[in-house]
Amino acid sequence: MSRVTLTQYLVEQQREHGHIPGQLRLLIEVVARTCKRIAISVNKGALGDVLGSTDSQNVQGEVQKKLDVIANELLLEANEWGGHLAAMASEEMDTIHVVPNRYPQGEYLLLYDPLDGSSNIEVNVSIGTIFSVLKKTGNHAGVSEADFLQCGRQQAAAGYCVYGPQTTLVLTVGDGVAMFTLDREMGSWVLTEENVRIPEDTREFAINMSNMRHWAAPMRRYIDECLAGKTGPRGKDFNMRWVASMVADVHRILCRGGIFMYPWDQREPDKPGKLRLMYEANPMAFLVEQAGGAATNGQQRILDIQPAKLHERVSVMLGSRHEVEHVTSYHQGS
Ligand code: AHM
Ligand code: MG
Repeated sequence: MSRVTLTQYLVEQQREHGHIPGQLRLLIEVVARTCKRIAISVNKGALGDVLGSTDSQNVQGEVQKKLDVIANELLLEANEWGGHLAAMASEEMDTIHVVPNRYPQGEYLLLYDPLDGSSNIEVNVSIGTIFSVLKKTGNHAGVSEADFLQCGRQQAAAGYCVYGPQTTLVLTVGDGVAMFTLDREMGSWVLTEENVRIPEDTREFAINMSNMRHWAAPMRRYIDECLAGKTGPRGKDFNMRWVASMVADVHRILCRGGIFMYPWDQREPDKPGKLRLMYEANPMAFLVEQAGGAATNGQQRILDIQPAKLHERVSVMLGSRHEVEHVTSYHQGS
């Protein structure tokens, strides 16, 4: 069997379509290599002293797990020196990290959630790393937070790595979605799925049902109708899954379809949702759209949202196209 590695895939994409400049290729390879290092720490678990919490909180007031901090540091260090980046932003850092003067500045901006699904670390359930790549626009010197505030549709690349029974890297550079599986003996990412497509219809939803009493009426209506099954208005039975790691839930949707939702709820009415636009919703929405699915916040396409701040939150509904359109239609005009 001929095996295509990540490097070969990127080189061939560049040759055929010319949309992966050298700096972007280096960036993707560095992130992918760092995910291998994060995977090693994740796998060590209790033996590597990587479980448990730190004494610190992140900018959103969440207690940081040791692995949140380790993964964040690994990504920072690995991406500083290559000359492909101008700056980075992370769910775990208050402000942007500008590439220090001692290194050449590149033209890309990297955003990431270093360890998604932190609540699952100790219980040995799939977790992951999510990343999004933007290009610095304009010719101004230096870089500031304003450079990051671009709509998701401007992403040059996005992807995630899921640390599960297999370690899988899922990537888009705006020309479909490809999946790579880590070959641990060889230490390389091997292409295992190309042109990933999400079925347009589904009978499987993912949502944290324990929040149901806090949701807005359109969300409750949608789930009530799914639960009513064959004899209800939808005329079919639905199955439910909720891993509580967005990477794992989105990965399942890319593999077999489904809809994932983390809606606004009235516990914190001023927050549009729990998930972060720039580190979670945008990269996942880009991947899902590239695989033929849809992603909205209930009112509009996620990739069209103009961010006002780096750590902005958003309501998320993504996955199989027809199902996302269905739930979105309940929200629109409500
Ligand atoms: P994290 O980035 O701090 O891990 O939080 C995001 C996670 C998502 O991966 C997941 O979908 C969601 O939070 C689960 O939330 P809940 O525990 O409310 O079900
Ligand atoms: Mg997260």
